[in-house]
Formats: sequence, C-alpha cells, structure tokens
Amino acid sequence: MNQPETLATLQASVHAPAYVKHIRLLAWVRDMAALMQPDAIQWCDGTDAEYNALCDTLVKAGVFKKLNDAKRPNSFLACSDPSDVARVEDRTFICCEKKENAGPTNNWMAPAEMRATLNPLFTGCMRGRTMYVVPFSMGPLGSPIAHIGVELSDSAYVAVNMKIMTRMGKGALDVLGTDGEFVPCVHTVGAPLSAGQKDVTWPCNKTKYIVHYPETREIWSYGSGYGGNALLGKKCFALRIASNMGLRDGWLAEHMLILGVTNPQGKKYHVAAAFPSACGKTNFAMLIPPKGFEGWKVTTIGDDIAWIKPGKDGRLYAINPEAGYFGVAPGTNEKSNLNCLTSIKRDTIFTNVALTDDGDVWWEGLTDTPPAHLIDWQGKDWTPAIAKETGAKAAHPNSRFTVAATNNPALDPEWDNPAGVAIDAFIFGGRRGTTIPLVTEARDWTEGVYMAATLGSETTAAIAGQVGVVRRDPFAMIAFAGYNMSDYFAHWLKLGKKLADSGAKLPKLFTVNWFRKDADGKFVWPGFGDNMRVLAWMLERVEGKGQGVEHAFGTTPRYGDLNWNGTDFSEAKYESVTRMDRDEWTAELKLHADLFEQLKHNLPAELPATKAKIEARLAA
Ligand code: SAT
Ligand code: MN
Repeated sequence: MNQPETLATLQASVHAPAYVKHIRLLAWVRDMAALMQPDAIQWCDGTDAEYNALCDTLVKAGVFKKLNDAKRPNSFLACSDPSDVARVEDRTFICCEKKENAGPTNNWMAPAEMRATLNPLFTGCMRGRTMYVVPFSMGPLGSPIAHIGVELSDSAYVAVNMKIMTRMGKGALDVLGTDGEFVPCVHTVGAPLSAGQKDVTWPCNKTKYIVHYPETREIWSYGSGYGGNALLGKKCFALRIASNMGLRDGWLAEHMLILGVTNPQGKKYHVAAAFPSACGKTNFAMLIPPKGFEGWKVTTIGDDIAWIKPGKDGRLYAINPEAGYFGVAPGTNEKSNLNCLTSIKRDTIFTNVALTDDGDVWWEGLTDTPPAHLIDWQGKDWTPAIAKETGAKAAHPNSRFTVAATNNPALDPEWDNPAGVAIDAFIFGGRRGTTIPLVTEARDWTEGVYMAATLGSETTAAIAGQVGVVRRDPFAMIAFAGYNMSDYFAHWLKLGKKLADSGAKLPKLFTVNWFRKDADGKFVWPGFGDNMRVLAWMLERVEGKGQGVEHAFGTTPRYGDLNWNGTDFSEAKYESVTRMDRDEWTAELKLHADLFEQLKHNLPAELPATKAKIEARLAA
C-alpha cells in the first residue's frame, strides 16, 4: 500500500519547483504544512521579481505603505502592532536536555516539555495564510564558513526582509544540493484566519515563544512578526544556534560589527566590536573620520554579527553572515551616520517610523526641526505641539530600517570574501553614564576576557521591558549566547591560549564607553566620527607604539596620547570621561562579584583571579 515516496510525489505534495531536489527538506516542509495547515505554500526563489510582487501584495493588504518614489525610491513603511515592537527576551528559550548547559542567563525548558507546549500552538497556526518557504545562506554562498537555513513563515513581511538580510532563495538551495545540512526555522505570527475573516495589518499573538533546540539545531518562533523574533537567520541562528556550533567546532559567533580601517600610509586593519543592541554598532561600522583625519578611511564589513574562525596562520578570520542591515532609525542623521543615511535613500523597508505629508519618512533626530505634521508610527496625527503636550514619539524608539549591504557607500570590498578578514583588535563597549573610562586596553587576553565578561550596559528600547537600567551584558551576548555563559567565557579563554601557543600574534582587546555623562546628564564625548581618535590610538597600540597609563583596570591613553587635530575637545573634558573613581569602582566590582556568583557553575578561575588583581591595584 505504502508507495515509496518519489521525489516527484514529494515535490507535488508541497508545490515545490522542480529545482528543489532535497528529499529531507521536502519531507520536512510537507510535515510542517500538515502541522500548521497553511492555505498555500510559496517557495521563495530570491529574485527581484518575486521581491517586487511580494511588496505589491503587502501594499494591497495595507501592511506596506509605498513611499513617495521621487523622494524615497523603491521603499516602504510598515507599522507594527504596538504590542510587537522589540525582541522579547523573557519569551526566548534555550531548550537543551540539561538545564546547566543553558546556564543561568538563559530561560530553559526541557525539549520534550517545550515540544508538548508548542505543539498545540503550532497546530493549524497558518490556517487562512500562505506559508513562505525561505531558503537562505548565512555567509557568502558556498563559503566553507557559511551555513544554510530554511525558514517557514506565514509572514510576507518576513520573507521580504529575509531577502534583504540574507543571501535568500534558489542560490541557497543550490548550495544545499540533494542532501546538505540546513537549520530548520519555523516561524508563525500565531494568528490563523477563519473562513472569511478579515486580516489585520500586523497579525501577531499575545503569547510569544522564541525557542531554540541547540542539540537538534532547530528554531521555533511563535506570536511575533518583529525583528530578531521573526527574522530567524539573525539572532536565533547566527548567534544562538551558531554559538553552539562554534563551541563544538572551535570558532566564535559574536554580536559584533566588523570594520576595515586604512591609515594614510595605506595600511589596512580590521576591527570587530561588540556593543549591546541600539548602542551604536551600525554608526561605528560606518564611521566617517573627522576633520584632522584626512587620509584615513573606514569601511564596513558587518554591523551586527561576526562569525570568527582561526586560520591556518593562527590569526582569527571574521565574516559577516548577514547581507543587510536591520538598524535603529532614531538618532540617525547626517552628522551621526551620513553613510547610513545614504544607504537608506532608496530600496529600504522602514518599520515603525513616522510618515511625512509628502510620503517620506521621519524619526526623532533625523532633523533638528521636525516637520509641522506627521502620521506617527501608530497611525495618529503628530505635530511638535502634540509631542510637547503628550510626549508622543513620532517614531518608535526601536523603529528600524532594513537595507541591503550593497547600498552602503562605505561597504568594504572584502565584505563578501568567503575567507573573511584577519582581526587585529576586538572592542567591547557598553552604554554607561559613569565609571567606565572612554577606552581601556587589556594588558593581556585574560584581562580582556574579564573586561568583556563583566561588561555592563544601560538597557535600550531594542528589548521589550524597562529602558535605562544597568545590567551585566557579557560580551554583549547576554541574550544571544545559546549555552552556559561560563562555558562561553572558557571557550574564549581556551581559544586565546590555543592561538598564543601557536605563536600567533593575538588581537588586542579593548573596552570603550562612548556614553559618560556630566553632572547635567549630558554626554561629554562627542562620539560618532570622533571615535576615530580612539580607533587610531588602538591601531598604534596594535603596532606596539602609542602611549598610555596603566591603572587598576588596564591601560588608558592620556590626553596627549590621542590625536586632537581638528577639534577643541578639552583636557578637562577628557579627564572627566577617563577618570577612574575609587567609590564608583568599589560599587562596580561588587556588581562583578554578583555576576560571578550567578555564573559560579563552571566559571573559569581566571576571572575571579583577575578581579582580585584589580581589587589589589585599586587598594594600592
Ligand atoms: O531585533 S533585532 O534582534 O534584530 C535587533 C537587535 O536587538 O539587535
Ligand atoms: Mn544586534
């Protein structure tokens, strides 16, 4: 009775094009369709024609508003449900067999229990909707360091965003061939439609689950259509699942931008920098050197995620697994990030920004003077007077643009190189109004791992929940390390040791803080282009030049050690952003102690030992 399944019957059962020849993929799509019961299945091929057709569908459905083509060609605005505007960390789970492998910083549930929880939610969840089959490559197509995923989603918004953010479509399936490995990613907005039911413009569900099974390398996302909750190649795959791959196979998946920086002599360096969400990774990756730094050039390799592998020469090579930017709009302007503003002049999907009367977009900080009238991200009239009275923001603080990397005028020529770029320095940074100096160099790899492990940052609107509270965000990976954080520290320490033992020159490690405030609560450091001054000092240090003074925490340049060409930033101000205050540091080290207490299971002994050294220096 049971006919052996032929390729043709499988293809027919899921309406797959003839070029889909991967039996396991086809069978999985069939099983998922049986579970989620979509009305239709659409295989995404990644062509521009498909992108345009999907955008048309979204416009007709009222999800997208087409922007004025004369002002913002080929661009759209989507506005989400007010309950679905950011990553939901409290609904994000790492489901491995043993709780201790998820560690105390991740929400955990046993896989069997989670599957039993999710199964009723996913049953019939796509009724009345189309299921998009979205194959994608994280990393250059066919690169030995790239990995393939396939996302099933009932959101056309997700499909078009994935086209921009990843190498999406038939090319990824070609790489997969007939039996390649892929990470299955299942996404639903969790809002099935009954016959005749009218859809809303942003379907989602109050119940949300962002679930990872690291052992079987699966991702299941329920109830949200927004950002990292729904574009599963990004945080879910490229960080949470990939960090598990890296732990097993000896590489790193990091929440880091990657930039190239070329000095006036033409020597090029590569720097990777970890900052929490909405702390300026995109701006730093697209930095334009300020006046006084003529001849310097910064180029972008990536703005959010780095996959980093040791090369045969003992150096660390980084690729950007993504193909686009999903960046924060508010605060982006000609001064903070001109390259970004140029990138998003066209071909951009905006989410939750405001609409101008002439069909363009606006957000807080884009211009000093806001337009006289706007439609805000919630579809309401907005005027400066209304804003003054009610405090209403025209754009949501976590509003975003989605744009292809190839739109970036500062794109590094090596950005798509499958071999990656050799990293000269790692930077770790948080958003701290006090305590942490502008820049500190670690005296060695272990001290740098300590700095990164104890990184603190004020929370931002990128995460659902309270904004502005300092929390520990080790390596800016608190929400993204898909396994036990202490094991993650050990992985970094082990890698450093392995590279050092091979005789290789290790990248230098630095910590920075662009966000120190004065007594009036104003930022002291100008940031943005002026961060070049700090970057240039770091490169001098890479060359074994550059001066600084050692203190309890590491080495910080004195005023005279930085290049101040083209600015009048004073020595007094510099002093106020680099000062180490003993009381603040006593309080800070107490927070490090709390973190180490929380992470004590498997915590590498090097970290408390480094803390003891800092305390001893502070006491001296
Ligand atoms: O929503 S995303 O996770 O893609 C953005 C971020 O929080 O970094
Ligand atoms: Mn990020």
